[in-house]
Amino acid sequence: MLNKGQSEEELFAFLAQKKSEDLDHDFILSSMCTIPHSVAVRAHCMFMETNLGDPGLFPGTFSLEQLLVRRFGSLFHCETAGGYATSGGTESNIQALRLARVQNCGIREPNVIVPESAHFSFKKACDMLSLEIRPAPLGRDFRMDADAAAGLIDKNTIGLIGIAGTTEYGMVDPIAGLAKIAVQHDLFFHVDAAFGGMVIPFLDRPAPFDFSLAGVTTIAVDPHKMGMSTIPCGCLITRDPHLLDSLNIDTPYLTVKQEYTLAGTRPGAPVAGALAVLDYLGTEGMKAVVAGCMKNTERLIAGMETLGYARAATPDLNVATFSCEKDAVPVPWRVSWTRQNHLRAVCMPHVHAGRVEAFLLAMQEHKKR
Ligand code: 0PR
Repeated sequence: MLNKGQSEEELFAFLAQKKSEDLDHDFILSSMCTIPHSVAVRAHCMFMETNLGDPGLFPGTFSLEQLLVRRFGSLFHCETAGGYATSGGTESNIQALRLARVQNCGIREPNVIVPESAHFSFKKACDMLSLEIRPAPLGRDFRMDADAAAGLIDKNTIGLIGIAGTTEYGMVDPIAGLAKIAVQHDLFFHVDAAFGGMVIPFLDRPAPFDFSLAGVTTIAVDPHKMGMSTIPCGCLITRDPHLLDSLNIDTPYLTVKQEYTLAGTRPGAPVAGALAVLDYLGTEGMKAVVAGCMKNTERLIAGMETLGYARAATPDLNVATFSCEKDAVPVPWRVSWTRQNHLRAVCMPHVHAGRVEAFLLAMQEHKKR
């Protein structure tokens, strides 16, 4: 702690210096976050001091959170769905498994079945909730093998998880098949659509992944990914509008007497940002954004294959993966590497057509050396 405060000028010169050390989004192909939409930034700034952890003080902001949940309920084919805004996919996944745990509190050694492709947040959730994690293998297409998943179910299984838009390969698991299995075994079925939930509904031929399928209990969707909101904003959406009440604990001195959220103090600003983007763009605007991202993904795959880097998968969503040596990618470009060592590039909205061409050119020039 400094003894004497700094001048504003000095302070902001320091902050600007630190900001300039961050990477330029122009070269970031590894991220599932993006530059927030301008309306999200404007809305975020309006709601900076709001705290959804004490909603009675901020009834207007709270009604925006409810509206956001309503928008997702309708997008996911269940107008009466419930839910709330989380800090992102990790919290939504933890809370979904908490719900599954509470509903099956009689089971002493509970397990959950997740695809091998599941995001590492499920490891955190299972660790916190003392759940055995049972990884189900993927097929050759990088999608969860539904029959293999069914084979892992036993009397101690409390939940089944499917991924609609996998982190590494951008695949959508066979959610319809998994939903049937969930119905047959009367299982809690959580769909992690943290990434895909704001892509799949806007595709020309969307694969079913939501509440239109009987058996889907909860869905995680992240506005701070393809929803172009400010960070942090995720949502956990529940088919049963009262499901979250099973997590309620007493909060004696707040404006509300009970709370089911994981976090206490929760920012209203990114929630306003998320709703602003949805209502500004509408379905038509989101379709245009998604179509652009998918087109850029296809162009990236075609361009990389021309350079001799074969695709690892033909993705359902805007995540492209390739067989490629690590030293083939020139500085300052940032890609990521999957657990199977495939180059991974996510064509987020900031990765527009010009940046895809620039990357391909850089890869080509680097190859000549
Ligand atoms: N579920 C899925 C399918 C995800 O892809 C992710 C994050 C999560 C859950 C967890 O979401 P939160 O990180 O919001 O809690 N996927 C990205 C990943 O781990 C997150 C990310 C974003 C990583 C931007 C890096 C980055 O620069 O790759």
